Amino acid sequence: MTAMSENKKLNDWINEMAAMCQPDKIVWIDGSDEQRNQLRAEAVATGELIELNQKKLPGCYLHRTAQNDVARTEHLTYICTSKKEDAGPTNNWLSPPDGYQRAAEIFKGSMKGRTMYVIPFSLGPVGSVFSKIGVELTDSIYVVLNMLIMVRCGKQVLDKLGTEGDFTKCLHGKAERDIEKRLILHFPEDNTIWSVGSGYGGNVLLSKKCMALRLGSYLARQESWLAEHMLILGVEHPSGLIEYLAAAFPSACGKTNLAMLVPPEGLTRKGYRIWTVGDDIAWMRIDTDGGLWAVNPEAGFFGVVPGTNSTTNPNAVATIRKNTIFTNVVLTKGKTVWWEGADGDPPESGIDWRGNEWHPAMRDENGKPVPGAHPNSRFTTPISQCPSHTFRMDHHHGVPISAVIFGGRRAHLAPLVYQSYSWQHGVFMGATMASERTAAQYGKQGEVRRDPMAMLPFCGYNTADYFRHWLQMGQEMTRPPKVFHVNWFRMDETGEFLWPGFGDNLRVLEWILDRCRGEAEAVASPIGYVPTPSSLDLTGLDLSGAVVDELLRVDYDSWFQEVEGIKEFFAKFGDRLPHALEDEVNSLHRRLTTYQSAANG
Ligand code: OXD
Ligand code: MN
Repeated sequence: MTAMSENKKLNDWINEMAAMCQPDKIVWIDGSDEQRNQLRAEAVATGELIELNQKKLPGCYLHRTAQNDVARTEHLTYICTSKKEDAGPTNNWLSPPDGYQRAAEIFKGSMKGRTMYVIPFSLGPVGSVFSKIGVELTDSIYVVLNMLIMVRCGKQVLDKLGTEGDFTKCLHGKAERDIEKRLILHFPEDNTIWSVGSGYGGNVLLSKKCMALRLGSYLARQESWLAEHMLILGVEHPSGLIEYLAAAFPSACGKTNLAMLVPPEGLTRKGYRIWTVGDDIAWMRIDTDGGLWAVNPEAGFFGVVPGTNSTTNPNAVATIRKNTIFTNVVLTKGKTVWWEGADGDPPESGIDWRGNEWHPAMRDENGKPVPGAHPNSRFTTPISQCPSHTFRMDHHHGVPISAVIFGGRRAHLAPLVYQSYSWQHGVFMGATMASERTAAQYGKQGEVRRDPMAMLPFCGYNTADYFRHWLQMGQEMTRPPKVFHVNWFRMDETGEFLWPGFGDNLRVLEWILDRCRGEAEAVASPIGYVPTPSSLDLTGLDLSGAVVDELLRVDYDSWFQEVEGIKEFFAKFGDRLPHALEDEVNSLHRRLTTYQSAANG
């Protein structure tokens, strides 16, 4: 190996990891097009990537993961802190010595006959106050090619790191890709991540969930900032004013679609323009103006493919036409790709995500259609290709956040939108978010699970301490963003969604931003400020008054039940739960009782 860096700590660590994994050779990733092309060619030669029709999809490739390796494996994901309480009741825990030892047994000699790639990367604009440097070692070209899209990589990062700089040590090895020998381990006290036995993005692109969220959140608490599972988008008014929102939704609840939304027909007269900053992760700091400013630490989207089409997300469709890696979708005869919910008719036949012959009429033993693409199939694509991408991507200060939005997938409980009474109440709203389990995680689908701030699988320390940190951040800001909760997924009694969603969600964002400027009407309710029906601009939407009322209704009985559910959830955290959150659940209960008795006369 010829080291590309003179950073001793980096070189010593690489040597130590190489001694354990025993790769045949070590290759440094410099970020050049030349090296990328060479790696693509190598991956095509070995079958790791399939080259797609380069006339129709220039720079696009298809990858298939192993069948047992198609989603994040939360039950094999651990936070390894010296004290178990520091990982908290919502994380799996191993002691650091135990974690290192178990993973080392799998890593040992696992790279024999393979190459170890060294990927230096920066989360956030290189050299900005937000930026954190990481180095990922991996034996997977697929990981390298994805990282080259997802984060700022290569020589510029090493130059910034210099001879003395510190970095997050990220080690990934495919090993045998055996679920019995798979571990995703985080050592926040050592600024280290070890992931072994998987080839699925969320487990192996270590910059993403592992570093930007799990280790990121740990560092953020130490350094007084926030690392969040949030999209960021800007809404530009015809006057040129751009206001930015950050929104947390659990995995696969439409963050990517919202981040790239296209204004609906009925609002085009208002001349809004949307700017996409990020679709998954926000790093936010208090700036000298006392407000919260955010960057997207990533440079690419790793988005869920099924359902992506010109109606649900025209900007994504335009983004993924070139330089995109597709994972686990259908390969057509003409070497293009297809997925359930794509534009146009399905191909007559193709090869499915498992690599088998497939045609759209195929049915399983229960008579259900056999999907050609995996429900959690993905695209990896550069943000810079998105027609709505922000022009502030590399600005070192990021963008100022006017509103923080929490959202879940609640079929009955939560109204379309409501605003918190205070920052503390907003933290309570985020802490008690709940949603249904989706295809992005293993487990029973449809089940409701609490997912505080959409960080349940991503908080790198005790979630009770994380709530305390959020409360503390509110104390430190003189101009905190306003906090809201949205629910696009309310259903009628026949199970139909009441709200059209997608582009029409801008109507709700408009109300939110108007509220931030003190301009939209609302009524106080036990759960927060709810819009008056006339304060939402529903021009061009065919919704009856009864449906709008239902969308905005606060059902006291369900909320009394919710209070019980919240208390049960909070009990998990014992004494570590901040008192402020207990106060909030008691206040919610009190308000419900007061409003209900007023309503009953
Ligand atoms: C993701 C996830 O992949 O949240 O973004 O699972
Ligand atoms: Mn996510």
